[in-house]
Amino acid sequence: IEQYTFLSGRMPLPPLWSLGFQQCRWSYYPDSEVLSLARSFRQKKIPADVIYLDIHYMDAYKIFTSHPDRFPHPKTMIESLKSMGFHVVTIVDPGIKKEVGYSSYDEGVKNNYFIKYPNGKNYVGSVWPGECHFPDFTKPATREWWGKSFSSLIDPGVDGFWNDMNEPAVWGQSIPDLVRVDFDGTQSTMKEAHNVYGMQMARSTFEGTRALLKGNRPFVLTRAGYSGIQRYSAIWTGDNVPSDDHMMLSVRLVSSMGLAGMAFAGPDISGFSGDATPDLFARWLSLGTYTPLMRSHKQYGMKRHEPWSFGEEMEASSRTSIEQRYRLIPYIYSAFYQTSQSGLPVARTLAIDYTFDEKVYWSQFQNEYLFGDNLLIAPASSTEKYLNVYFPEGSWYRLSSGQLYQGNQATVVESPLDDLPVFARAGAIIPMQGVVQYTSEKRSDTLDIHVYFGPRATSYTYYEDDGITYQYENGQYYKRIVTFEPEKKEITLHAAEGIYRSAFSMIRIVLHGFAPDVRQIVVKTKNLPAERTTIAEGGASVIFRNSTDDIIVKW
Ligand code: NBV
Repeated sequence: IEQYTFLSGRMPLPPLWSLGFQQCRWSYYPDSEVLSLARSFRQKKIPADVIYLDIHYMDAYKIFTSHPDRFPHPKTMIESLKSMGFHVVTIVDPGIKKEVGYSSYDEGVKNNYFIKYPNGKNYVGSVWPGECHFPDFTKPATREWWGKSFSSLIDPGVDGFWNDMNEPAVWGQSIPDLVRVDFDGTQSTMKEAHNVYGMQMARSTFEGTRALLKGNRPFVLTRAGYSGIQRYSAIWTGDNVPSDDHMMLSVRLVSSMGLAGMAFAGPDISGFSGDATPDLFARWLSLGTYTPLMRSHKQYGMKRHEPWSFGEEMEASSRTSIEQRYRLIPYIYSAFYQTSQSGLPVARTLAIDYTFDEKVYWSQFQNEYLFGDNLLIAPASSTEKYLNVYFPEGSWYRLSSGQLYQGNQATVVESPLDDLPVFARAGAIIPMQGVVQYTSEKRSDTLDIHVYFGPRATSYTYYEDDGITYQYENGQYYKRIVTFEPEKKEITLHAAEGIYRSAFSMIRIVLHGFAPDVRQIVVKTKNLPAERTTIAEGGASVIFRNSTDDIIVKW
């Protein structure tokens, strides 16, 4: 994977907010509805970072416009959303409505930005707005023009861009093979360009919005792509249905895409085309916690599928799943950092770490995967209250109970709807934070570093930066190797690299599964004494002030 992503490219660090919970629907409108949705999240204390606007926000489905009655004051609306900690992601499709006077159409015709029939006329296909022309994203000048057009969305405050229909999809047909494209100056046809079309649209969106956002990271989401799409965009897995089969399929699909270098992927949580049962909704959301892209979406005309749409019990369980996502943000962000460096995916099929263990290929265990370095996820369907889980080598602690399972064997575990089987690897080092309502909300003072006892030495790379700009390229990051050495009875936080100051002023080391004779923990560092040492039954934790020097925790 490292070699393949060396060739095809690795994803840059995403904006931190895009790792939070994302709420979508076709479509939330008008503006009052979007604002009341945002308020509901905050009132109900269900964390979320993103609200999407699907096609109804546009004026007659014209790209780069907004509907005059539904969204008369987009900037004011987005400012209110921002004050509540929300980011707005808007959809864009490639089809440009044929309409004289519509600037995107006029500019495209005038400057030859559209794909053409062999006779030189612009190709016409029908999509949402009716008859449309299609930008030639294989042409550098078109990409530049398209990228700049996002100023109409960025000016009022949008910072996420959802590229749909970019296979490209056209009503009732495929764009014919003979349609001409520029192909970066070499001249070709859609026969050759079909598969890269969507990727070039995402590329142009990413490059254009990155320039316009003046130092902030854009978030781009695409439906179509090609080898290397990870350089520009996250990917969702397209229109799925609300069934256990599709939920499980999405797990394997996201793992497969990870193998192909596309680490930032996820399905429409709860299934796009249809109403989910409350149980499926709850299970899928709990799986979403451990999916690189956590985004809930629903087709036009379906029931509401917000976290509170299925009664109080489900609302509580949704909150639990989403809160867990936010607790794990330091771990998830560090996993994305790793992806940006090596291409290793965030959701990893077991075939990556346990290539020569034949059981990981058995179909009954095919849905299991690792989320980041240290968590084993065993997806259960919405009806399975018990699950036969295969534990690869080593041993594994159930996250919810601390129960230890030996590896190299399958064991039946309970999998009730409110407790997805998730396990920490023996030797795991897992950084977590207190719950926040959105990723840029002031974090708790303390970073909890959970260490799960195991017989062998392990190491983990923790990474943090401002989560929003590219200042990490100038050394504004905070990176720290943490090692666990059971024989020396030591956990070491090696001196921090980078000039960014961690958001956490305190660090708590929480020990799991250590021998009950851990009676005393000593923290050694240059000049900061331990603030407090607590020993709880069956485990222990120690809290101390964060510093950038080596910190050694001995027990
Ligand atoms: O924009 C409407 C939908 C969107 O909600 C969905 O996520 C896309 O996959 N879009 C497809 C167009 C629907 C065509 C039937």
